[in-house]
Amino acid sequence: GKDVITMTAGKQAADIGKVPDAMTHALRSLLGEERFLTDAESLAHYGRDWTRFVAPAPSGILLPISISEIQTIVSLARQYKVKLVPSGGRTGLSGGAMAAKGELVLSLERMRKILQVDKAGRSLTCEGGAITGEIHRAAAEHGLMYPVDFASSGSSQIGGNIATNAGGIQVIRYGMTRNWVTGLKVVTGTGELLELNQGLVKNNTGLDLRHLFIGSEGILGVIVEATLGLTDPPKTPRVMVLGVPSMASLMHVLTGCQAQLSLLAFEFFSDLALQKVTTGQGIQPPFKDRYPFYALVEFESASAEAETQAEQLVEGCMTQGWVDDAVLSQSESQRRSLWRLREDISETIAQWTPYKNDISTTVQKTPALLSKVDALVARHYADLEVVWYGHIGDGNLHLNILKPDTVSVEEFQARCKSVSHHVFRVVQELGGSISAEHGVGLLKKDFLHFSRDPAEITLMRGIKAQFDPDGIFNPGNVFNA
Ligand code: S2G
Ligand code: ZN
Repeated sequence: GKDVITMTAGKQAADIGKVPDAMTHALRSLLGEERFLTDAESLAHYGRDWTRFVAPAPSGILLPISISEIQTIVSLARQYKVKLVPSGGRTGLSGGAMAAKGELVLSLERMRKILQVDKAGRSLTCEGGAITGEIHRAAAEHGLMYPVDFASSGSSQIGGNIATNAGGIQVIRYGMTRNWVTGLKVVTGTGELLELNQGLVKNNTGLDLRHLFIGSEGILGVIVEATLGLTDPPKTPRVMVLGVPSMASLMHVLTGCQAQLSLLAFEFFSDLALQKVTTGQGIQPPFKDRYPFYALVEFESASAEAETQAEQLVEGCMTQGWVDDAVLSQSESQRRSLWRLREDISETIAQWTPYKNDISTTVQKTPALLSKVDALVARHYADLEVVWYGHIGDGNLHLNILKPDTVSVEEFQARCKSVSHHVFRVVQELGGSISAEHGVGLLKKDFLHFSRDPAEITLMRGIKAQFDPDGIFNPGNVFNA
């Protein structure tokens, strides 16, 4: 909101001085005026991601166009003890690409080329700044698909998707980003360029360092190139939206769908989510009546009997009282418009500065997670608007608390953070994750211990020290080094 931006404007003036003159001169001669930005608008624009609870305060924005420029930037940062925040599409939700303490932003915006598509090898190689949506299009031009997709793929970059191991709406069928990275080129905190796994399908020659970089959130170095696996697009995907009477019924429907359908997605959202999206986006609700929850089920229906099977499944669920109403897409355009009911939630509710819990447990324990957290919501958030949605087929729930206009961002965040302790204790009891897909970043660092034990965090610190011995990359992200 307004208060956050004015605070940064003041703070920025102080921070630009953080970069020693000698380094400023070296950066200007390396990048030129147009690729080393320090104007207030650029600092505010590139210095943040989608997070609204931390103010950006970078010292400058760097826009390299080659790996060697990035290596020079890293060695300058080491020499002058200046910190770097790698930055991609800036769609992150946990402050992972937030430059809050005078760091230099290392933006991959100018390194976005698709370098090659290998049809026989079913793989695509691109620069770290390639837009996820461009990758989808390049794969489709060759009759293939890059199968990781989510609401922000129109502006997110593959480097950020890999650094946060992005999930999204097709994980139940295709898994997370981690499953599709076959090669990575990275520049570490020592300025070295490492080529990890080189796109090989098979390579058992010691520790697979590629997997340390996937999900590293910019604390080990910067991803400058990626090789991704591609797969066949699904055969005639169809979407059903189901009105269901309770959270518990969602899991019964999921079990039935897993058994009977070739599932591509199993998402859910609450009636408040539906109201916000239909009114906010001016799109038709799927039913004339309203239900407490809705399931969005996408499946392959390559044959007539697949469609009959889906209809029989729904009828069976209705007999059991697990489903009250259902609509099945009859065309590709209707399939897409039904998806909007789920995919437009995040963007629609952003106007209420939502406090987000992105939690998960095993699918088997998901009913317990749902009911325990919903009881906490009833106790602690009875006076606030709460939107439930997410990838319930993966055991991943998004709980968004909407900020009332009458409450300041700081006050609202403090209240929600105190409730988070109760939520994360339930997550911990159920062996779940306090951040299923959005990463830890700056926002969830204080809660990391609910999901990772001290021995693991000590090992993570040791690995960070190996890759980034001077601690120049993304200081304070994920844990205090
Ligand atoms: C989703 C997108 C980000 C958000 O829609 O599945 O992961 O706002 C989210 O939670
Ligand atoms: Zn999600």
